[in-house]
Amino acid sequence: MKPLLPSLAFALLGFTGLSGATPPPAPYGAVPSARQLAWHQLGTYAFVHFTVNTFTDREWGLGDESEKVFNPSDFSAEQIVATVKAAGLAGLILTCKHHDGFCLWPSRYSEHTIAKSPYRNGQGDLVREISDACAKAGIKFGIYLSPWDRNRADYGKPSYIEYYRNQLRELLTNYGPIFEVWFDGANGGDGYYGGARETRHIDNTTYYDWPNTWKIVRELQPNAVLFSDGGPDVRWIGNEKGRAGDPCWATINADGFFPGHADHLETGDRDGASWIPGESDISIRPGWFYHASEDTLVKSPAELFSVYLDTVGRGTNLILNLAPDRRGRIPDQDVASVTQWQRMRKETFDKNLVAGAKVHATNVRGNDTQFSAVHVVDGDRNTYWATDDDVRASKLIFELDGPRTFDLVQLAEYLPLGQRIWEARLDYFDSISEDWKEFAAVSSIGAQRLVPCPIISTSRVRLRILRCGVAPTLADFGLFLRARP
Ligand code: FUL
Repeated sequence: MKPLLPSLAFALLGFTGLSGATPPPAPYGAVPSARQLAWHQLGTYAFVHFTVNTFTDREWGLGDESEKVFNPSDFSAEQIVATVKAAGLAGLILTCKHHDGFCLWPSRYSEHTIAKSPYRNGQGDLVREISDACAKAGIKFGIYLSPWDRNRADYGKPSYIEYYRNQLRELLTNYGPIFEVWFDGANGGDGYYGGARETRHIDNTTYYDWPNTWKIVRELQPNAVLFSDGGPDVRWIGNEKGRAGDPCWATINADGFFPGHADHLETGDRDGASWIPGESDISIRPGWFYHASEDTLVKSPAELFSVYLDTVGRGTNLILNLAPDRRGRIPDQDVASVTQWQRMRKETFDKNLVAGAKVHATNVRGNDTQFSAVHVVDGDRNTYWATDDDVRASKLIFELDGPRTFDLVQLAEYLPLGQRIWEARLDYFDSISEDWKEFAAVSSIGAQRLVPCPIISTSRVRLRILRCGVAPTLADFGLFLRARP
């Protein structure tokens, strides 16, 4: 996907007077911020879950683990990041501290860190190694810092919040640009808590005082998006299955949402008051951490492709978890699966079957070439088709460059102007009956909609936009034939 900022070509077109006389449509409802627009372009990135759990065979550490158990035998940040790259993932978010409280970096605020482990004789810093490898490979780096800490004696007291914020500052200051900060809402209550071994309930509406913690991120990493169940920049999609809702709106009424509590995240709200798009999380294995017992349960490239369609194909981003093993490397079978998945995506999306098509629109805003239908097939999401303000229901007809066979349709709205389309239908022209046949109905579109359909051969396709909140925009239209695994 190309950047969403106004392109030079777009500007020149307006400047030379070929077009540009017509003002663009006004934005509709809640619209994305600049940092959210940049985030939308990422599409997919990796989660990496690695800590003492990898060595104790747990998913949630108790907090009483000795630092000595953390001892990867052959750690390679390069191998992990090379896998992320081979999988076509744009970034990596590392569990710098999971619920057990063990820190993968030598935090000056804690004794429970990698500095006390045998790894590199206590001289190691995994956050440094991973963030450096990411920077070298052109992969964006993000952090996960669990608010729930089952190790800390003062968890539940005000001093813990100071501790948490100090750690956040360390991570946001010392490891280069951070693209996303992941605030996990999970809290199971019980823990080691410095030896107390008890259950501690916090009031998660007040205890963490999130607005003041988020300010630290804004101040130190203004481009980073803040993820939690309820935003404020990116919302959890409400399940860990890699399935966004249908429809899935980037907008939602999020009043009263916070990490640990939120509602109807899978769908969001049409015309919701805030732009808080979804992030869909899933692990390539059943667990988030590596367990040898799950070596045969790695998701196949075809399963990952289906997850891609149900997440990125519904306007959310996808965060796919990879779990380094006890060596500190992504296991071979996981590498093979993600590499093959990326090959399938490349084979599918490298060949857009609308190439060379002529596009007719029932209405073009101001009859201005700046908004003509050709912009939906120019491969540039900075340019878009738009209609006059009083025209909502409208059609685009694609005369393909000869008969084409496809089973996947791609649609994308022009995000800076908001999510405007509510309902559309797709038809193909059947040359035998000499008639249009409807083959798909679509509700939300947003950043991207991928619509799987039966295999269709035709030389004409029609998009009917039936209902919108306001005159529609469309930045992209594509037809693809899905690669087989
Ligand atoms: C959850 C955590 O409890 C899991 O361990 C994992 O980190 C997942 C991504 O988020 O809330």
